[in-house]
Amino acid sequence: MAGPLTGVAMALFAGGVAELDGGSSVAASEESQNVAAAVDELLGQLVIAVESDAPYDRRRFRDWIDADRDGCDTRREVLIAERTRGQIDDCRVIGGRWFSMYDGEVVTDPNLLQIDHLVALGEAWDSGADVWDDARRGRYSNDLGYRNALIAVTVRSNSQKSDHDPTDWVPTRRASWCRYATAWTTVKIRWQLTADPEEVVALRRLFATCRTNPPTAVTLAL
Ligand SMILES: [Ca+2]
Ligand SMILES: [Ca+2]
Repeated sequence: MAGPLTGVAMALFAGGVAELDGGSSVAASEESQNVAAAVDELLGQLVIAVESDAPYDRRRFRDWIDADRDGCDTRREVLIAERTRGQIDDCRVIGGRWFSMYDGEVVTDPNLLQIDHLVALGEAWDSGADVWDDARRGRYSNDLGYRNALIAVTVRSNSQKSDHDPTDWVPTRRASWCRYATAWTTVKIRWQLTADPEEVVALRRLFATCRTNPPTAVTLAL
């Protein structure tokens, strides 16, 4: 996947600048340098390390909890927060609509949505969570402190993604690549998880599609 992905990402990036001419191409070039600097700043906060080979145990992460005890568990909190339409009734969204960023599907039946750990639990495990205590793993699997840590996506796209990192899987919707890379990197920094060298190469390909600066300030999780 590495080869074709590079080609597409570079073509997209180059195409955006090549369409412009004269002064606007200079401005576009300056803007792309700004984006590149922001990407470097964000990626520079990652700790690079090979993945752990400790056997992954899903049971060491908690299922959905109701951390703030308002009656809505984490799944429902995410569905409520991400709805683009709909009223809330007792933690349920009535007449809701959601946008699944991985495949671009618009969904009105929440049963067709799963709440995805953007950095999957298995990937987190391989990146440092294997040595956490269970309390921290529980906070990770229910992280509502960063809006892209948990996202509502179609069951199908979530199954395709599975526990993969960007080396092995990227969203089919290319317009989501910049957001995906930004969210992925932010979650890793936020939780002080490592990234393996191939993963960073894959992230750079996704970041190459960014048209605006990714936010570089990351709030660490407790
Ligand atoms: Ca709650
Ligand atoms: Ca990885």
